[in-house]
Amino acid sequence: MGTEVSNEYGADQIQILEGLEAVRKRPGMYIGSTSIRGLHHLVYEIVDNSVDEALAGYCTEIEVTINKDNSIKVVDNGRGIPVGINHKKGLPAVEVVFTILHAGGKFGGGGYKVSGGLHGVGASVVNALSEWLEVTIHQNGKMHRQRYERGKVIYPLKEIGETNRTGTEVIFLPDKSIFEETVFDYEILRQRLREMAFLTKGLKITLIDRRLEEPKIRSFHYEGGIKEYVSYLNKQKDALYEDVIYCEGQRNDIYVEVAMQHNESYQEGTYSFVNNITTPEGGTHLTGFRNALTQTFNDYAKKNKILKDNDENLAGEDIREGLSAIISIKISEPQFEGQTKQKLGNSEARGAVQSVVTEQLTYFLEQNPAVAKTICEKAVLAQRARDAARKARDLTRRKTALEGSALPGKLADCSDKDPKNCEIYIVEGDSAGGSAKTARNRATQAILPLRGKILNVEKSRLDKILVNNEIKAMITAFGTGIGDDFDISKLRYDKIVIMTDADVDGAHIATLMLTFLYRFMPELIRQGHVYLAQPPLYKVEKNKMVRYAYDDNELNEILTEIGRDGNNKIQRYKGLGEMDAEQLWDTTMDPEKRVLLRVNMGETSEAEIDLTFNTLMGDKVEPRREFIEANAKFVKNLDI
Ligand code: TSJ
Repeated sequence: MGTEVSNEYGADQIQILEGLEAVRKRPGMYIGSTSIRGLHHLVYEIVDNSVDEALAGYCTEIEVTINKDNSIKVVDNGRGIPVGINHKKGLPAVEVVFTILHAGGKFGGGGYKVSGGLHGVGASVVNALSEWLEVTIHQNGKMHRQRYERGKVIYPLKEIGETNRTGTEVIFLPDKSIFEETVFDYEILRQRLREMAFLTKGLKITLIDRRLEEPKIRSFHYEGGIKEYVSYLNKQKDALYEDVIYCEGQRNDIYVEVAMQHNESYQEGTYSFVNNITTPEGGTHLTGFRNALTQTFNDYAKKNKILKDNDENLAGEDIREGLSAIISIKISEPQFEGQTKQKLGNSEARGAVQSVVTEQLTYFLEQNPAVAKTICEKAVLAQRARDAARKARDLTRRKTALEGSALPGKLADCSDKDPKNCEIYIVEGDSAGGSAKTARNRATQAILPLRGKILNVEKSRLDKILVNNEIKAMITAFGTGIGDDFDISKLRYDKIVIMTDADVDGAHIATLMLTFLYRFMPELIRQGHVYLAQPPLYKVEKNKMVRYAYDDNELNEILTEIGRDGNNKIQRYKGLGEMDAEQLWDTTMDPEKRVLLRVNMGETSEAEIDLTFNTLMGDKVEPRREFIEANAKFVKNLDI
């Protein structure tokens, strides 16, 4: 056999080059962006192909390596990309995969072609956006290799030796002239690859970081797939019952998998995926799941007299209180809708999920009456709490209608009424609040002091949350409302600045506030309105000079600069309360000098953010300690 390759590049090939040139001209059109996100997208585009091979039943292991030079190697043990000539193009199939836009996937093989991250454009795009890319294929006892530079073939596919395995290996170096950022983030890759492993039961994915002295190696391999994903989501919590409920089935051409388990908390954490891609905005598959859940539990509760004939039905949200769930479907032609194309539109997915879940959940509940009863009883409690919360909310609504939008008594508002110019400092403690009120610029800076620790919303039901004074004060001060009533156009301040002591307690209080904001007003964080103030840790005085240090490194730098001698006076601030108004203004509040950290959600998935908050705020103490140090994950440095 050998390699039948032609060296003559005809009209076809010229067209091909133009195709990949287009990718290089407008990379954003193909991978979303050339930021750190687009950079990582390259890896997913390649790995997706190996995952497809696993879904087709031919690949059990994938290894991803970040090399010292920031090139990426992906190796799988699948069948190997076909090296034979693709007759339509007159080129080896592998060359078609890497040089023709939108090619890839089906070469007459069976199984799903489900790959495709957000944009689903594949290997040729990665090739076009790489300084170089090399593919090596192990197949039929032979190794074949081809190299490309900026998408262009360097040599025709050639046989380079013999082998006793099968599989594909791709190495590529992202083009530094295209990406704003070319250093891979181990954490981002680790989280996404673990997610892919959870979503593909039995597949082992290994990530190796060779940039370190001692390479870092992590493998993800879950025989239980999304069942194990749900256990992982509930690991910081107390599960309400032992089993993870699992439903799996196929309807027409749609493969459906659902895993779920309740925990003692009140938050729902349901994450849905289509072809291994997260759908943060849900869509028809999520609706099908919810319909099935609501209907099946109401039917069960009625049939087993947990609900009487005259009782109101359980609402979906009652049944989903404290539920962790993963919904994962595979569908051959997904339609994504919505502004960000993250919402599944295929109407046939609704029926497929609903049918699979109704059938198998009904069976599960009949087989496990104790579990069924536990869930129904939790839902009934949730229903009562929801009723109480509605009454509390009606009361506050009526109040605001009567009294106008009564701002909280403790709020020292600013005089400027244009939200764009305004900021609000949420300050821990009445005494620091007092200094802040004296220090502030009254025109643009409002101060809301909060007393002590605010309520932990992770551990409270809505009825209790809505009557909490500190929470009510924040909600009325911000003006946006919460939950379904939330309206960002009513936001009264452009910046919400959380100002707490620079110690562990302060970090905990900041976290409580961030948790509240994340659960009830996530748009504020998403749109970058939430900041953490950075009060200094030290004051250094020498003769008449005063300097502030925000961490130990900076203290050392200052001391080196001014000389370490007996004239230095160093004060370590234990809290905001130790600063007078002028110092507080100079160090932490003066927009000309201060440093604010803007809180963002980065590239972290929703599930991981939820877990971080659970860890921070949950009962299990050890993980929380880790968090306070890991806090930086949410926070990006920003000088203002
Ligand atoms: F696409 C790619 F180049 F990015 C890439 C593809 C990268 C990596 C690391 C792996 C792969 C890949 C492709 N792994 N396994 C496959 N399988 C096929 O392309 C293949 C093999 C045989 C048959 C067949 O019908 O015989 C069909 C396919 C799709």
